[in-house]
Amino acid sequence: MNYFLYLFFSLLVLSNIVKAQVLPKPSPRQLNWQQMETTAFLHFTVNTFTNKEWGDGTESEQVFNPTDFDADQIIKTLKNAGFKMAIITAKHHDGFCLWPSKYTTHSVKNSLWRNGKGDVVKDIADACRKYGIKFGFYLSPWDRHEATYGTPAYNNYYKNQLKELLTNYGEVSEVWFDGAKGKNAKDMVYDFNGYWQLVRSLQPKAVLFSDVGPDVRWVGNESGNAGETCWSTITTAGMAPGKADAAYLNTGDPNGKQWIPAETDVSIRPGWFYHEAEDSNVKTGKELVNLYYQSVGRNSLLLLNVPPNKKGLLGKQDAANLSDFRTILNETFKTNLAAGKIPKALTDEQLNTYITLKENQPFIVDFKKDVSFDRALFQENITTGQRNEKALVEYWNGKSWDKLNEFTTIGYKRLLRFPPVTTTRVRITILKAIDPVQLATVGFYKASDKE
Ligand code: FUL
Repeated sequence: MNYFLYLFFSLLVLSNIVKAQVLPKPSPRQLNWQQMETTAFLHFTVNTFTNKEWGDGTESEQVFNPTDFDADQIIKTLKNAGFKMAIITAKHHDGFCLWPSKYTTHSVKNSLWRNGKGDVVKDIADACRKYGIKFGFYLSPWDRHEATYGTPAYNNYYKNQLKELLTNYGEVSEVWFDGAKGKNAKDMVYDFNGYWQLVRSLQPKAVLFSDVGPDVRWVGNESGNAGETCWSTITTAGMAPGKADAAYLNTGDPNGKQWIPAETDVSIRPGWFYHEAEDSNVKTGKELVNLYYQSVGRNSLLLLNVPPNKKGLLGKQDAANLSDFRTILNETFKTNLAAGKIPKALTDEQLNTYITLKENQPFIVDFKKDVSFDRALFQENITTGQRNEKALVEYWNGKSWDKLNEFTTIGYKRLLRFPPVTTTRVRITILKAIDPVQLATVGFYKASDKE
């Protein structure tokens, strides 16, 4: 072979190997997190009693008085509805602490609730362990009560509180660092790196959420909408919590240098906290299922907020709608019509058993008889990264292939909804990919009538 041609081909081969090696991929803790799919947020504080969304920090501790607080009822309801983790607002922007922190008087210990002897965080953490779901907490960096806020001393205050929460409540699986801050708030230089190091050293299995990770990122809106295209990779350079481009976070970046998947946080009610006036506005099971398609079905994770009411319980309507949500999902995804018709690797629900598809190398699912379906599910083996950029699904109309759907990213999971089709065969073609796609799951389903 001509020397230059040889050099050219060697470089080509080498560049492909190098490219495959540098693809960002999830850490074990990120992988575990993603596979939970549905997790719950519990927004609860003085706001629940003052009917506000953002407290200003001047609230009396005495207003916090849930009459029947029952962590078991809350966590059992979530567990039965298939949620795999609960994240409690240990401290929201108002600065009131749901646990008896040593570092402030502004906490449950000065409330009327259980004569100041209660600890909401402990009860929630214990109930999570009892019902076998994971536990996480939200600790607002922005604090409208604490006097040191705005000075370097506040970073110590925050770290001291983090340490209390990381050492006294058993295993912590997620810590939520909110980037929100009011327009007229005092300037404060947060030591995020210091906060994150503390979590790493005390709870190495916990994922760290902020707008820009380091483990999981914000999806860029609070309406439950991951991008139709959603990469688990972004490049965080130039961004920080509270200072990130929401549109960029929504879609991610195929050239992103870091693996930081998107978390979709959205509330079952219009507000994050409980307000009686919103009792008639609880999202229905069907609406929640739609959020599942828009989050989990677009390579994200659903963090659904279900705020406890003034009694300290999840309301009847909220609980009923959560149960409907899971019933519908279970019904829809009960029978994969492709099972037994394609390699087992594609229906065994394991990410690391897969087939590899190159661009324009069609894969045919032959159902061997007429089947009807209106939902499709795909998963990539993300344990080695995310690759699919564009794919086509066609069905056999008896004479030729008709287009059923064209879509972009897959990642952990891609769900498609389309009008029912009856056919004997489906053809899947990767049209564009960063590298050959490791397809781990292929599913076709008929949606529940309740959807
Ligand atoms: C936002 C906060 O300002 C809201 O009150 C809520 O906690 C939401 C999850 O994050 O940034």
